[in-house]
Amino acid sequence: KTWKEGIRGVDSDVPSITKSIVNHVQTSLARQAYNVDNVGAYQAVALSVRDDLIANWNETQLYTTNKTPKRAYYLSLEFLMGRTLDNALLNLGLKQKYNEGVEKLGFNLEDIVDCERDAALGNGGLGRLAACYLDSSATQELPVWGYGLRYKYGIFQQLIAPDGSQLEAPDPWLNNQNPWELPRLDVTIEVRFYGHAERLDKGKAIWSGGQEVLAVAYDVMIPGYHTKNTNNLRLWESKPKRGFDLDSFNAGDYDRAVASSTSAENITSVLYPNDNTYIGKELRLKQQYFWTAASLSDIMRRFKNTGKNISEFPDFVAIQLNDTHPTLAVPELMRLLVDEEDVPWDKAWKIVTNTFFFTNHTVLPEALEKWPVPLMQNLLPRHMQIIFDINLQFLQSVERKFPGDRDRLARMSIIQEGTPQYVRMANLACIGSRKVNGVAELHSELVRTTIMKDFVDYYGVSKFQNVTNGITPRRWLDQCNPLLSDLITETLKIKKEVWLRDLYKLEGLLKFADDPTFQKKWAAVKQSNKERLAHHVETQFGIKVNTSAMFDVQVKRLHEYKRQTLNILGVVHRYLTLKAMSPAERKKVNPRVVFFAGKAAPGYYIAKLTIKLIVNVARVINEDPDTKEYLSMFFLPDYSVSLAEILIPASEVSQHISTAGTEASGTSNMKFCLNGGLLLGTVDGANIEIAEEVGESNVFFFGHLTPAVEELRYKHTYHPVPVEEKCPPLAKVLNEISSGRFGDGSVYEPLLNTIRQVDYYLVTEDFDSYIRALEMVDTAYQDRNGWIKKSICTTAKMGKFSSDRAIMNYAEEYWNIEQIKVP
Ligand code: 26V
Repeated sequence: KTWKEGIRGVDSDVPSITKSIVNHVQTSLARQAYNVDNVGAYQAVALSVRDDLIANWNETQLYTTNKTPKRAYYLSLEFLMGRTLDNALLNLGLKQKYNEGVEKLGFNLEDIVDCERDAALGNGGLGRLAACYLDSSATQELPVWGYGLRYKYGIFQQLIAPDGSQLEAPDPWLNNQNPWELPRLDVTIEVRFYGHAERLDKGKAIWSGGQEVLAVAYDVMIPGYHTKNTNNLRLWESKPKRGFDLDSFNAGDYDRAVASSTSAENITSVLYPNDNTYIGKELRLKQQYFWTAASLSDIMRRFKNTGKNISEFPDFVAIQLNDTHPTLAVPELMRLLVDEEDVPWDKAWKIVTNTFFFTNHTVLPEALEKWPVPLMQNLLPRHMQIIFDINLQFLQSVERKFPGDRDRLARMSIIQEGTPQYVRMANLACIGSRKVNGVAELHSELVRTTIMKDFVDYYGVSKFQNVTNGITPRRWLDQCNPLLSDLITETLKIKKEVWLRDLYKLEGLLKFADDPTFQKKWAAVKQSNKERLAHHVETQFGIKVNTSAMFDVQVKRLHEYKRQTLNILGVVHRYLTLKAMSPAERKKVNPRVVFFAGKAAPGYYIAKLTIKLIVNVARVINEDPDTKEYLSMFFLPDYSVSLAEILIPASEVSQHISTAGTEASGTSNMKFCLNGGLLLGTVDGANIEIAEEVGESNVFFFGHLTPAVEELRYKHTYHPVPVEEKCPPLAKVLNEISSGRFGDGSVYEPLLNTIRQVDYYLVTEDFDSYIRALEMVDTAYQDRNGWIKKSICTTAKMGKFSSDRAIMNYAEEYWNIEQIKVP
């Protein structure tokens, strides 16, 4: 009995695969078999694989519907899925056969896989986490659906202008048709905006008038690894309810005739490109409500089809709120229950607070969502009433517990007083949920002691827990690093699917950590991945890369708190040090190649200036004949999931160097370490737990700790010390940049001044210890075998960070759902 039993398509032989591909070329694509390029071949192959996914998806959905188990729904405005074809082939165990089949047809599978555009419906960590959780839910055979938006344009494409600045271009990912989605034109839901709400008795109301738009469902199949179970991700597209306004049309005013339909279509046009910063735009609030209302209506319909009593809703439905973005689901479910299902207010509130779970992903104050009351009142008049009613009841109850504590009431209120008033979404999400969690131990503790402190006093601490993030080892090891995956399988002497489903099994590598033959193989895999990256850089950007140098990588969204500045200033420091050396001294230095990649939010001036500085420093350094052998640097444009899949396996060190207490978790740190890259980082987010697992001797930690940060900031404000005094080497670096060594220095003054003046993220405080940590990395790298051993031990101890562990934690401790085996 193998895992293949009962799964559609997994037993296909090569002739039937080629037949299916050719068939799709001739019918679905309506092309001649001899007239197909790689893109056409990709489409035909994808359609062929899709046939198998659909069969398994259908059976899973039918079986689950009949079984009516409790289900969980993951509401996320972002799903950063990346490519699907390779992943689907690995899940179905069909990669080898498709390889052969495609070869027979005169193509190369790798080239075909490369034709797929990323589905980039997310900004960074939060969206990629949602994608990893879908993979784990499907693999663990859990009845979990995702709900999101089908943006016509995903995260913008990043270009670098000749002067080094970031340019943004649209990401029209749907221009080639998307084989992985199934349009469900029959599943449409009406969503209302604006209008007026008229109160009736018993807390009820009627909401009418305003604008009505349609939500149309698109289903994306989510296969699990080596299982028949295929889950669903439902994405909504907005569409006008009526084609156009007939009166205007008949009067010849065509612009006006289509104006309202254009406004309906705009709702799902584009993903907002901000990460860790809140922006209060009406269209964004419209997206949030449109998506929440459509999803809840769909969930309610599915629940009612089971014929259960409405009071049993929380026994059959759990809803996870991915950050505060879907918080309108709380008043929306109240509206559905009270206004439409006639449930009394108190009973409805009990249902609501047993249904929702809320994950917080940041403690940065600038990222906390707050909507102006007048804006929300206008767009969602009924929800505003409901929010005020929830707030009144809640504050009365707080008052009973802490009589006369006016300040406490003001802090805990959903409404922030002032002109205008604001709705604090985190407070609403917390009050409306059964449990609240952070995404790493330190972060969850900060949630309890800072932003949610008053709520901990009120509810007790048990409502506020931790689920440390995870990553899927299928994509982030087996798929992106096949050589390492094979070496692990051959060494552990267990089947690949066993350790890929139970990542703690990697510990079995420990006993080979000192074995010279194994070390050699391990190092050869890394070398080959470095060459793959170098080849990519050479073909894409025409630059030659020294693959015997150490590969040092920092790739993530550009943000001041992530401190790419610290890295670039460190590189300049290294450059100046090399320049000051004699040629003989230089020869003793470890060559290093530093890779950067990441997007800056289009409106984030300082982040964009950081990119410009990186690009222009790279130009000077890479051209300098004295040093270029020892130090070079690349900014790779347009960072994406598929670029990450090439970068991560090639990294020997990666940097996760946020100011302590600012990075909630980080998940790329886990991906690098899983692939045997060592971590250089601060004592922050999940870095701490990675060090706990792999041992502090295998990571390079530096910098101030979280408790020191607040005090240091206070000192910076009230007793500032000039950089020249506090950190002379850093002052020298800043002055070299100012004085024009890397092009017109005045351009960078606003960026350099953030460090010279307020230095909110404490670059000046951590610079010295950062430089020392870099030197420790150099020293460790000199000991070749010692380094390889560290690398092996790191991978071996990464079991905890599988998203399977994280998702099982949610399933058992939060959602109370069970695994379902589809027969
Ligand atoms: C996102 C957005 C997106 C679009 C527009 C407005 C807006 C406002 C706030 C946010 C919050 C994003 C918070 C976030 O991405 N946090 C990251 O979550 C990762 C997964 O838990 C975690 O690993 C990162 O440390 C954390 O920064």
